[in-house]
Amino acid sequence: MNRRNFLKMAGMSAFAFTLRRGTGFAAETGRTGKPNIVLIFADDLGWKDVGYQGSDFMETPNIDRLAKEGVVFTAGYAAAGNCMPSRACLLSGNYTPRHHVYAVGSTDRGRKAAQRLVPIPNKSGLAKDNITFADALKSAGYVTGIFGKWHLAGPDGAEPAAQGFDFVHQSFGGWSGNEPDNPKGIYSLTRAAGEFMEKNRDRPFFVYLPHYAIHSGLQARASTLEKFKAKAPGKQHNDAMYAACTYDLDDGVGILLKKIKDLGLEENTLVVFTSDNGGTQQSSQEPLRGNKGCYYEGGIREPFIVRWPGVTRPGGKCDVPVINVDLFPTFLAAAGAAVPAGKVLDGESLLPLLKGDGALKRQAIFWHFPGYLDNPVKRGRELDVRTGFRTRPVSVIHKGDWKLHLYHEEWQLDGGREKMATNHAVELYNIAEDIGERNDLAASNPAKRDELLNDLFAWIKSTNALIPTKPNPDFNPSAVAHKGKSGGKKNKTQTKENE
Ligand SMILES: [Ca+2]
Repeated sequence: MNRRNFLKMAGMSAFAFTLRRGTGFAAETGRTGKPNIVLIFADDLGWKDVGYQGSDFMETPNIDRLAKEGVVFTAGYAAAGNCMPSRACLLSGNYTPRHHVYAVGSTDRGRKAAQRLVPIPNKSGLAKDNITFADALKSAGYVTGIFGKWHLAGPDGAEPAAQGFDFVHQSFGGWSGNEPDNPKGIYSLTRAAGEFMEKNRDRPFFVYLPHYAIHSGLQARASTLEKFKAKAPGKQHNDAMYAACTYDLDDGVGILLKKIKDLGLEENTLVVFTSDNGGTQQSSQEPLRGNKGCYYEGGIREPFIVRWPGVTRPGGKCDVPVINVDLFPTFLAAAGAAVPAGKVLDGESLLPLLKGDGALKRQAIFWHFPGYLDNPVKRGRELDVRTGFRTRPVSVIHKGDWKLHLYHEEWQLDGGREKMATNHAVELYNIAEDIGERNDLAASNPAKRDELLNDLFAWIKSTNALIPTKPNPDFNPSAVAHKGKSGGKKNKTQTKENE
């Protein structure tokens, strides 16, 4: 038996074992053991930007249909508030403390005089020694392809071919292409992914399709733009180009799903659709607070759909908080593949939730951003909005219904735990009752606050998360001083989209 057949057999036995206690569909549907895996990853598509989430202007009929055919995770999260760190987490299956990719470009962004701490330096890409889900699936006998945005090959990182991808098609050279019938490369990427699936239809494949859409600069087909220009604006959403770009992205999703069906692979293909971070400031995410780049819900909560015929129940909904680092172990479990030797995974396989026959073991999920990000979001933290930041150094835990933000400046410089009642270092929200993070309960529920805070510190310790502690010598207190009643309420100069 050659190596490939051996891997195939090994995978089959493990997979059959995994499913024995489940639905028992394997024999009935003639599965080959390893499902194909397709991950469609949108860029900057917010939780509120899709039809099934109730956008009053945007239309995403194909994503909505996928949501009806699969399981919707209503509390699905990106592992970071913007592109590069979210992708580093997704690919590596690790939270930011383990790979140190925290931001796009730098963690030192925004007015230096308003930064109280020296930020932890950022890595500009995912280092080659990180084992990615593509590496792991390739070892498990999959042929792997990426079609679209990589964004992890800065000086500290590596190209996708060095990170487990057999086939690399980036097609659309970055963000500036201008092909009227191929906005954001949506159609060429989708076509290339389709050809790859067709060519590899007789073997297990992994398609990673990280779209450039809908990230700025927005593009759409002329006919789509006309459609939305002619449409009555919604109360929440009314930007025709934004809606048109989203619609064309959705069209690409539809074409890819049709291709899977036409190839006769629908039954044996696990499809995941999600996005890398929250919607931009062009797209209100209300009732969620904030937008892309921040760690309130608007920056990190995402559309999150998994369809695996025979496993997921059509129309299923799951309210358990899940996060993109869960996809790595989920894919391994679906493939019946072992965790690579020495690999630490921060997420957990979602298979019990997909099958509806179990719960996750973990109690909480986490975020860690030890720097500064300029360009404030809507309804951001008052201090941040007033001083021009999307976020300051923060670590976050989401446990059950509860979410706690720990702001490191106040914790480090204003007395930490001892002064917690007055130093504003900690915010606590009941997400189940207050998804908009309007009512800070840190003072009124000290028991829950301390429980989450202790869990967060335990996680910080277990991941060796680097915490900024050094005061910034260039900090100027007048840069953060209140300047009258209206300070910070408005954000009129905010028009430029940032990474
Ligand atoms: Ca993004």
